[in-house]
Amino acid sequence: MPGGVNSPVRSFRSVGGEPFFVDRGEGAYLYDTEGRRYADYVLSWGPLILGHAHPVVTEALERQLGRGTSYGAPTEAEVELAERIVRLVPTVEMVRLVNSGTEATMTALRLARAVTGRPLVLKFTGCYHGHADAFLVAAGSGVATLGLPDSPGVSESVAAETLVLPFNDLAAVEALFSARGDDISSVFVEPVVGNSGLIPPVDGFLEGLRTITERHGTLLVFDEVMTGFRVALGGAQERYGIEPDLTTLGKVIGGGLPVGAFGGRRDLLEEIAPAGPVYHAGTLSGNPLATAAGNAQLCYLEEEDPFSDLAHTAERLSCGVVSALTEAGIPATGCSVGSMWGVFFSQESVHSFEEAQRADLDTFRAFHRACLDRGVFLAPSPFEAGFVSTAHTPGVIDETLEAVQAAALEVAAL
Ligand code: KE4
Repeated sequence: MPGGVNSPVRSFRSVGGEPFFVDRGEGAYLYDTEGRRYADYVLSWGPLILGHAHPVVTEALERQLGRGTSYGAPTEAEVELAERIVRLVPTVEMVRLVNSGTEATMTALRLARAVTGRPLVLKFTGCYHGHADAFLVAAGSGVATLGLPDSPGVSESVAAETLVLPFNDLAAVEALFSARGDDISSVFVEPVVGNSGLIPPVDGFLEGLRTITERHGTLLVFDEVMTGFRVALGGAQERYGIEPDLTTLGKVIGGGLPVGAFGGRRDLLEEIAPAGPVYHAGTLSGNPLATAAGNAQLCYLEEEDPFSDLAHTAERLSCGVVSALTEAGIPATGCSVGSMWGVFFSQESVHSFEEAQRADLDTFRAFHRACLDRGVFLAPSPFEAGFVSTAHTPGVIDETLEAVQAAALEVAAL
């Protein structure tokens, strides 16, 4: 396997050293093949909001297993999951289930281009929308630029249709739209950025995107693959009261099984095959195992509503990590949004990817290793968000903050 992994960030390339290999997960913990235990704040990059192997999920899978793993034909479970998403995500009137966040965003882009007849898409630096060609584009400096591919194999012609701006820079969005608004099919945004570290929207940014896109007939697409069912039951669109035209989802809605989804205004989704001409298909879309796990996890969230506890846990953790670092003399800032949290090794708070890149990445690497040595598994990249789950009890957080304090002192002494 290239790099020994099936997804680059797992390789520990950006933090150094070799990744541990997992034997099993239980609640808030991962256990590696040498018997070491780690408090897990990656949680499979977001999906495991109930922690590892929660009985509601594993029992739902066990009930399904004996009935088969895939049919390639309609089932009640996929209707149930679709209805649950429509009920819980404020602007989703109709939804298509797919197999990953990448598939969700790339199909949402195809739909946006089809219904608007426009070629261009605007994204923001530091936002990650999966690995479809159109989204593998990095900007130049702070002004809109025709994207330059940041992966070989992404052709210039594809990258040329992707515009990129710094997140939280509404003036730049205004300027771009006055110049090119009528050619822009859609704006894709992580309403709370989780792929640059954690960067919340500044006041007025999301509202401004909605106003500008409405004025120009451009679709606003909230990529809630990470924020969906994490920053609130109804995602960022519920938390911030913004109504995007389309929403992409993933991670939590699959309970750890491969599920993505795109949904939104019924008039748009009815353009998707076979209802309409915009093609999408998938052998395993809405498969019975994934929908069993997704339904079980979302049903638990809907019935138990653990969101205020999760938010309190994430806030306690991010504040605790920042205090441990600053008390050890290491500049740090941090925040949490719902059950997502993040820390930057920087004196100043961070509002864009460009600012995040100025943080002290070497100290982050040393801290990551020192935490790992003490049984705390943080995302092995400075440009990722942290997560918590219902399994992260106050006792788990106490234990983690103790380890973090010792790690911070070790790093400060380097
Ligand atoms: P997947 O294709 O990985 O299921 O989803 C792509 C995607 C789309 N949109 C957002 C906002 C995302 O965060 C992601 C995937 N997130 C990364 C972690 N930041 C997945 C981890 C990985 O690539 O291994």
